Amino acid sequence: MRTISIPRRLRSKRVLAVAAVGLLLVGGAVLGYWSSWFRQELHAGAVREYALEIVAKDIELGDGAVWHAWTYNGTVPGPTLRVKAGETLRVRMRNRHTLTHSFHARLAGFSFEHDGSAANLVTGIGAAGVLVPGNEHLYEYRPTVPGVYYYHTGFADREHSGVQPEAQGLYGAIVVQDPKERTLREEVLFMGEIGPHTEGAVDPFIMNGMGFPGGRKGLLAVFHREGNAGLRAQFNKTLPVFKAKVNESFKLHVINIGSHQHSLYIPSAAVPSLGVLGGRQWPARVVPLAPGAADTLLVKFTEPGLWLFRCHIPSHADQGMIGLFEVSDAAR
Ligand SMILES: [Cu+2]
Repeated sequence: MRTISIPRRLRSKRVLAVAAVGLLLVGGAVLGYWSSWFRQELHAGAVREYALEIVAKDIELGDGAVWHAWTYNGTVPGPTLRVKAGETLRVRMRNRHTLTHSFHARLAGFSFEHDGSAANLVTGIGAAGVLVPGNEHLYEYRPTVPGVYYYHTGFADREHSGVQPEAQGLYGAIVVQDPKERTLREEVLFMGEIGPHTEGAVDPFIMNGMGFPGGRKGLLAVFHREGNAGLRAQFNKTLPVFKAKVNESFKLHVINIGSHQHSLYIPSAAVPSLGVLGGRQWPARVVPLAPGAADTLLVKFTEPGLWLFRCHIPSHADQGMIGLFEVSDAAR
């Protein structure tokens, strides 16, 4: 049998080349491991602390209607709590409201004493986290999985149903960022229903604490009555408005905090789902949200304009659930 003989000079060159590639691969893996370990260690010691106060707040809903809301720090939703995975999140909460409340985070892996639920009273462990009016407590978490979460009061006063504190406005987002990911602008959109303590003619559906009277149909009524200026006067008052630039990518965290099904439709923009579909688009670009569900969209408009977004359920869009993206040319 014939064998192929390789000259010794070439053989040693081949051995050297294989050894060099092997060294590069091992070196790269070791470097990658240590840089990732170093990044994690860098964030491990960091602590993000937020101060929240539960306070009653009257929110104007247009046409003389008022919502006697319950809020964190005077806004609906409450402040967005941002933390990097591996960092410690601390929330110092004071209850300046007339009812008992607590802080409950939709995170994983926290200790029972920070649950902020009625069960803390049963065991006596973490009972101080159930706040009677005037009390204060420090809650602590160490989230490790990036994504969008939210917080709300985990304790219903005995005179109210379990969902009422959320309906009255006591909720906010927790954004856990991936330390390895480049930082993009992040916006939050809560969809839901309005609480029962209201005055005047109030539509039932709101987004980020705002509801435009009459929704899509109401826009026309205001235009006839007050013109463009009248409509613009409602921006971020009864009508949520997000600003964006053409070709700018930003994250939109959308959360259904209500008791009804909602769905989000944004015209023209690409809206791949990062949270649920791993970067794929929802069929027909409509985001379905069961009660309590959330998703993160990577939004990019390629055309300037004032784009009207809404809940895709027609009766909801006609009863408050509309908003705008004000998209300008990148050059402007
Ligand atoms: Cu809806």
